[in-house]
Amino acid sequence: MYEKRDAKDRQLDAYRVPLDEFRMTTDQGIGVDHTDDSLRAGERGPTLMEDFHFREKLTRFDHERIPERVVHARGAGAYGIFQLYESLGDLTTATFLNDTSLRTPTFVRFSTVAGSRGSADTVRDVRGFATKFYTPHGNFDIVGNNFPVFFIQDGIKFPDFVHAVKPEPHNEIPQAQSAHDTFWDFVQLQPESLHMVMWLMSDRAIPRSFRMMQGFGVHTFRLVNALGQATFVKWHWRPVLGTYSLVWDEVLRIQGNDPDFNRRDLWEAIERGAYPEYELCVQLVPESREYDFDFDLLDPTKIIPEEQVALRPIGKMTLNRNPQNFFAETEQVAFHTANIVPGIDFSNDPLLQARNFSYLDTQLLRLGGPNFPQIPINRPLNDVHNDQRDGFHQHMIHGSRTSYAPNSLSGGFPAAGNGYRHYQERVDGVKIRKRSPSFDDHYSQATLFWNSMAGWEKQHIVAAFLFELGHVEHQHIKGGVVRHLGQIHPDLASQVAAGLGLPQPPMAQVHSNASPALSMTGQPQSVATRKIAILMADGTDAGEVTALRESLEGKGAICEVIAPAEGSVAGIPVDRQLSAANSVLYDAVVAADGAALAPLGRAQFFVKEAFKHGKAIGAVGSGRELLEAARLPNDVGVVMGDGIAEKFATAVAGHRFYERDVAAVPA
Ligand code: HDE
Repeated sequence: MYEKRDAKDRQLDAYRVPLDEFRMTTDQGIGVDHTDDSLRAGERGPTLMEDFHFREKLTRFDHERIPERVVHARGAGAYGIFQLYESLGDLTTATFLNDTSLRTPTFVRFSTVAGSRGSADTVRDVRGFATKFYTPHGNFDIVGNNFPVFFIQDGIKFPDFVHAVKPEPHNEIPQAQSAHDTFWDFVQLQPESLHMVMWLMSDRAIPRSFRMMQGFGVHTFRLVNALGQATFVKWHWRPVLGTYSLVWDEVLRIQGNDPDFNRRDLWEAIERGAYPEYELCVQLVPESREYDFDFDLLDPTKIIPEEQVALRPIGKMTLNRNPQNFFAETEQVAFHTANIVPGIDFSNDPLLQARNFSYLDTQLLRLGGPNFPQIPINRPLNDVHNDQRDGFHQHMIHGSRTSYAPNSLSGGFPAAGNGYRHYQERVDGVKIRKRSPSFDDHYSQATLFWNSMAGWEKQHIVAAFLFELGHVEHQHIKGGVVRHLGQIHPDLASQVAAGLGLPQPPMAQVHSNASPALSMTGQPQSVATRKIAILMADGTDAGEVTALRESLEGKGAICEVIAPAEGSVAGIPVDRQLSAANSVLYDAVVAADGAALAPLGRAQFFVKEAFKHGKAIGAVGSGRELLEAARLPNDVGVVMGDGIAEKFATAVAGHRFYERDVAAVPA
């Protein structure tokens, strides 16, 4: 267990409103003893203007909303601690990357990109993974995603891209989806997006949990040491639980059953003390090797394959506390790629350069002026001193007579010695509105991604293209996309073209290189934090169920009992009644009764659906009868009989059995 309180906590304490001291007052501190009726001229008369409490209450209510983020509007946040494994003192002067005894407080916000604030969590989309490190020398943000590349190479295309993926302007349809004409029109006309689109069509775009999701800084940054020497760096977050995804059909049903699926999962895990952990890894490239690759390190549509530059784990972040107030913390947190600390610097990636402008600009509007860094969640741990003054919502009371530098009256000198120093990169060039030819190859890494996928991953990618393009109305857009797929891989292009009833496009000669690290096979396996539904009814053998449950919970799994009615069954409390439960909200199912459940269509559907989604299914006692009634074949991942506890735990830890013949199960 980790010590929950840290420096940021203590800093925030000053701003928290303790519940036990709660007495109602107006914003001016005047006591309010009645807030149920407005002040009227007579019991049946008009409301009076002088009712300052009524007017203040309504006015404040009318102004509660602030603009949602233009992108990444829907998110969930958590506090954590980052601890370094070994000093990187030879590479960077950043204190939090030097001192292994430091426990650097962090705040993370996970998000989807396209949907509005109230959209469902489990849509096909990129996930934001933004981390603020409150270091002793100021705030450092890694504003990353769960994919290592991006749709565009130059930030000037960002408004075009976002307009294309957002709901179409004439009817504001569809919400939080890329399955529509304007998105795919952009893709077919802007082939630099294709590598990212491959990731978007893969199961990476439907993560099982924020806790089981990688994060990437995407751009190349720099580490800078005390001698002023730089090393290129790419940031990677690797979840200790492994990287896992949902199944497409499952996410469609989760959206209705629990639109807060990912948000709830994160919240509950932290409340339970099952703290999500991520290793921070770096890929390091000495400046001397900048041109050693067959892509440009400044091109954000390219990865450095792990097989070419290994990942070096440098520390671990543990998310150990939920926010207390969603608005104050998660909604008001302001990330910015340009929030960097001494020892870290940018590269000339044109996407990063654009972001370094955009984030500050967007906060000014969203958070209502230039003083948003004073909002508690955004304040650095160290003191802030400068001559920047005034503006909306100024909270500081500057006592000094001066607000200019230099001055001879009250100090105000620049920090001596430990101030931020920009890396002294030599820059030489003519002004030119042109992309470097080293950014021209849009297909090789899309092919690399396809080649690296396991069979089931390829099937899911093809199915995703068919779903998405199946929602596109214009034939020329579908045809345009398929022609690009012909440049990525003939197997992909031919299946998608056939499914869309389009002619086979011209097929390119493609390379056969693969990067095994890109596949989601071979992840760390654990039953810990997996959610298991136990279907019970009056005929359940309580002894068998309890033994299995204790064994699973002993390994960190979460079991919920589902029965035809609330209350208890065989002395075991019921968590949810069958009509309110759904298999898509669980990782695995145990059938623990046959006699009463087998005739129930809903119980049959529950196990059948779990089977189709590749989930581990166990049977104890007469539970086998339910599986038989549902006509489930005795396929992989269906476990019963002797030694079930261990066999079932192994099956659950394996996540999904994609190789199942789901067509064999009747609808
Ligand atoms: Fe963002 N992005 N972005 N983005 N982005 C925003 O900032 C922008 C890009 C990312 O949880 C906005 O505060 C431009 C890449 C995350 O609060 C905005 C460009 C990556 C978050 C903005 C990009 C990201 C944002 C909207 C192209 C992954 C959510 C509200 C040059 C490496 C942070 C806000 C949070 C949010 C601009 C591209 C990740 C408008 C102009 C690439 C995780 O400023």
